[in-house]
Amino acid sequence: ALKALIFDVDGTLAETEETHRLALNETFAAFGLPWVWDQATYRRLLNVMGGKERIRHYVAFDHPPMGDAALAALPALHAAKNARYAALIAAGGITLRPGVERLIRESRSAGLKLGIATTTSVSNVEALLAATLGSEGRGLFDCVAAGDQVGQKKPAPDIFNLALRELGVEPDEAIAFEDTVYGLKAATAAGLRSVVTPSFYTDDQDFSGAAAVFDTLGEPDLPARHISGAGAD
Ligand code: XBP
Repeated sequence: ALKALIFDVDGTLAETEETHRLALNETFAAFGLPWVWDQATYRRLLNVMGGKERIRHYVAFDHPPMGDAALAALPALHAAKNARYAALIAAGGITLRPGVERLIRESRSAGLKLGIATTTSVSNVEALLAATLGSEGRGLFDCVAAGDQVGQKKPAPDIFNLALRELGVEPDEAIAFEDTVYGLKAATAAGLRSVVTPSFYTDDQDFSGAAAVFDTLGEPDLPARHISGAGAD
């Protein structure tokens, strides 16, 4: 029987990658690095999962100026980026994708366990849950498996295995919600079925192997004219 839902975060709960990108570019500038990741660059770099891993890959393959200095400062650089990201998220403007909040609340009411399995850091997850679901947001989830809690990031199954252990459920008792081919691979390797909702940066990826692919998990918010507008359309 179905006992748990396990959610990816970036791109699945909310479209957060542009906020990560903005936080990164602001942090590069603050650290004196003459780097700017535009959307095309970021799309390419999203093929490497994990922020620190992505920066290491960029230095190794793009050979940008001041690469060695950036690597020497990598822990501080990434921590500063996450602080900036959390501040941007707390300032508002990011909402959960359509259907996400309803699915979370209704499945919890129905007695399902809820977990998170993400390559991003715990602090980023907590910032997003607080900004979108309020102070009770973190408490809606029975586990948050995140970032460096495992040795290998997605597409390795490690983070999903950790979430399954913490939830105390078997792979065939849970469903994963993902937006990337790497997350889908990770979930599949952990023995999970996956529902995929492609996101801004991933809608050109190959999701064969998913149990289902949907544009969203629910109805987009109705435009105001449909709510207020007698006679509109
Ligand atoms: C997607 C990622 C993350 C974020 C940035 O995570 O690859 O690295 O882009 O986060 P998810 P960090 O598994 O939730 O889709 O800089 O904190 O790594």
